[in-house]
Amino acid sequence: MNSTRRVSPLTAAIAGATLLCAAFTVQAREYSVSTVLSDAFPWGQAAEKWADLVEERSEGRITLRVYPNSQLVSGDQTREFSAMRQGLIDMAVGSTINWSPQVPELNLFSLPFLIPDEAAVDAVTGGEAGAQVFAAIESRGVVPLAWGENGFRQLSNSRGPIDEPSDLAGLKIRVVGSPLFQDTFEALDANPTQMSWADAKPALTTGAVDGQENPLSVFDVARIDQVGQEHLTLWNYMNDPLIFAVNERVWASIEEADRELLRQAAVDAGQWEIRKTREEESERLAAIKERGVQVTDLTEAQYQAFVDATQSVYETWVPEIGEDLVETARQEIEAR
Ligand code: X2X
Repeated sequence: MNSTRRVSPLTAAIAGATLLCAAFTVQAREYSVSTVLSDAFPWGQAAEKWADLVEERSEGRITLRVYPNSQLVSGDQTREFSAMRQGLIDMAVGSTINWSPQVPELNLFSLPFLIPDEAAVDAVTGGEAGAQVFAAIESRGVVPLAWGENGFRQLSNSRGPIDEPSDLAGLKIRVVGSPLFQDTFEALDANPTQMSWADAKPALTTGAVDGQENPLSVFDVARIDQVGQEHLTLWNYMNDPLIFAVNERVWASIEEADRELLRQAAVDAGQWEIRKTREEESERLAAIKERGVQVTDLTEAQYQAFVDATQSVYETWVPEIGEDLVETARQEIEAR
């Protein structure tokens, strides 16, 4: 009895091709990466840099597809973290502000005037406080890999120069959808309105709001001055770090060597973007002034008046963030 079945060369070729395909599908993977801002901004460039490094170092096996403008959460940037936790989004380069509704510890960075300069940012993100913040994110189902930077947020408005808290009285200020911002601007007697970035520019254009706060890079690239924001106060009241992160189940599905590849690429892309953001600040400021924006620097006494006026935010928010975490950050800032 002859049990050997004859296989035609065509069948063999098809079987071979199928096997190859299967092997290729196992090998080549694509992940979604969410961002709020596109690659016209340093933030979007950070995500693209990550994708490029991963593409290059994995020799095309791993593709990170960047979806900017919060499109994976229909423009609602404060849902990005939840969507990533649920696995609707694989990865993100996200803002501490936008994720803070789900990770209260991230409000650390939004405490007004806590982190006054770049060295202080680095002391916090690179130190024990940063490690605690990463642990807080990880405990909520998302694996953080590296830091980036949206930048120090400055205040603009269409009404007039602001150099003391009373100048803000009654001004309608667009803030991000994170409750701490409501408290900061209420403490300053302003009239804050929470809205997404997608809604911010139209609201500024129609005059529905008088002002907003964002880093110089955002003000510059989005041409915020063209929608009537002619006054800009440099007050460095908070820095908005970015975090490169991955859904924990996605992370668990990736083999060790590729995890290391992804993590190192995120670290390298983050460092590249932080340096770039900081280096570009002075030319951006010059360009903004060039376009006729009236820029206000604060004297030490003026700055202190804003610090004093926002102390109530600490009473409400330090317990939410965690006394220990805030104390650790303070010590690292002092020791910088
Ligand atoms: O919405 C904003 O202001 C932005 C773009 O800076 C953030 O996503 C935090």
